[in-house]
Amino acid sequence: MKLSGLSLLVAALATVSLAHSADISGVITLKGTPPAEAELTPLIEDPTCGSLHTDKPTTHFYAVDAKGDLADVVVSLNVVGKSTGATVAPAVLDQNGCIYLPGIIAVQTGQKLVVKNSDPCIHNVHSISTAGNTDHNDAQMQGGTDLTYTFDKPEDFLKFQCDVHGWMKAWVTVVDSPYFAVSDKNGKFIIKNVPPGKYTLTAKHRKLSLVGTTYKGLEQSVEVADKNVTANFTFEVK
Ligand SMILES: [Cu+2]
Repeated sequence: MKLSGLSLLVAALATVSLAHSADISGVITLKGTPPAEAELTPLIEDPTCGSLHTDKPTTHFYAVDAKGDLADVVVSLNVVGKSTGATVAPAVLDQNGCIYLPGIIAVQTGQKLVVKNSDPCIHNVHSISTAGNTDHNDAQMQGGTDLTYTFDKPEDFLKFQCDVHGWMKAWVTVVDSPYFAVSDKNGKFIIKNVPPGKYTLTAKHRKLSLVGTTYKGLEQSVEVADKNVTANFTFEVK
């Protein structure tokens, strides 16, 4: 009797473990030709910042490769209240060559965002929320201590700017779960270890998704059962 109870337990555990989490991945592409990027003339003409570049830096509003693969798209699931931000590794935003790197970044609510200054000059890190997150405004000297911020509320493309160098901007999306990714230079994204279930997957681009003062992403339904899911998105230049 005892043995058969154990067998039942083993069988039950085996059943539970069948409900695997899985990855959602895909490629983001851009249809059409985006507007040309502009040279960052004030950066190039700035004695210190200009000297940090051998090429002529430009804006990166549409980070698209020759095949039309689109980087810097934030893809996320409609999951809230599941942040693991308090325990995951910090995200890092660097100021390097008087440019924020990366220019588009995503973090979880409560996750540390470490801001570094790799430049031989002062920057002034200024975050401006439109969703009720605390704003920050901190000078950071060359070689200065890293700044560490956290954000409590979900927000699309929270703006970071440098008040010393007007061209310096970064955009930080804050997500209330671990289920998000930012597409890489080949347009690829992967959201790992998603629990089984039905979700809405949303892809937002800082320029292409901006409608008025809010962001309206491309959406599709996805269902995670026991295997990995592919979900591609195509943005269009209007
Ligand atoms: Cu600066």
